[in-house]
Amino acid sequence: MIASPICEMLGIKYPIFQGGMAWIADGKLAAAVSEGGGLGIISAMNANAEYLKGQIEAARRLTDKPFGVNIMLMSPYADEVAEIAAEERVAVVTTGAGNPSKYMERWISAGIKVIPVVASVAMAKRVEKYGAAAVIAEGEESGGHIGELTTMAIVPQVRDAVQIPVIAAGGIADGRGVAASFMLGACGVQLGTRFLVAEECSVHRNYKEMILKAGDISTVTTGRRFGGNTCRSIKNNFTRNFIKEEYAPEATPESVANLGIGALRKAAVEGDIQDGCFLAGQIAGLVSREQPAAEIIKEIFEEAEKLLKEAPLWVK
Ligand code: TUI
Repeated sequence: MIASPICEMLGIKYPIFQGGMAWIADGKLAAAVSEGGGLGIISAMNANAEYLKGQIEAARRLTDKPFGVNIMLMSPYADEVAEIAAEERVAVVTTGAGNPSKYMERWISAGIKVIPVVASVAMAKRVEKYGAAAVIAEGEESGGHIGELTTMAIVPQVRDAVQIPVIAAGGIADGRGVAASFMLGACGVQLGTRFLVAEECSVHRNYKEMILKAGDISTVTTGRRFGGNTCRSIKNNFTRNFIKEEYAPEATPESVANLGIGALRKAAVEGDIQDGCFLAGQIAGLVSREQPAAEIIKEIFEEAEKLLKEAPLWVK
């Protein structure tokens, strides 16, 4: 067993979070991960309060274990979904794609553990000051909206800068990634891409096939040119067109901002291989099998424990 302070803090068996993947992480997937001993997370993405309430109810019908909600701060509905998370007193709120400070007092006073995703040391320090219970330090290996640092670089730097527990995210899909994360100073991990192919994940079949077939260099980033909106996804017709328009001489931040609208839904719901945006991490090449969420978690931690037990072999 891996003894981690994050397990004690949250009442979970394994120190693993399922990423709050937009259009993918619903109540059913979150409940399956929590039933498997990790922390399942429902994505509030760009949906409204009613949607989030429904997904929280769905998860509660399937599990009595703790789960979390991810608030995507760039969402036009961020205010109303932030309030639903507080009213529903979910165990954990994670946040992404921005600064969560303005909501933190409300969540904390509702008894919620707030665990923001950060992409820099500065943001980690800021959320610690506002009362975060822990931080998720996410590297640019991750799928979706990303920062500039790699997991290898961000995790130890955040670890040195804050007193609260650090969870590593980005480029982790097996026991090796977990063991390495612990060596970097993390006491837990967050995985998205591997859980996307969980049996309980209801994303379109074509999306799962894209992940299962991906190799090491199958992902690419879009939105880097003007900054602030860099996203990692699987290379396809959508990313080729995006990059062509992004780097056209006449492109502006405004012309690029609208390119991705609707493409996440096209990928996750319609399975549109041509024009969908299939967000995925660099580690997709390692993900080659669809399994129940509980089996994924068990397998990962069996491997991590074995590796960590063998670590003394390196020291003579
Ligand atoms: O949020 C993510 N990944 C995501 S969100 C998403 S949905 C989306 N929809 C439309 C447009 C863009 C995204 C898909 N994937 N990961 C967590 C994350 N947070 N990565 C980077 C950050 C981050 C970035 C800047 C956190 C804080 C931050 O602070 C900015 C500031 O205000 O200083």
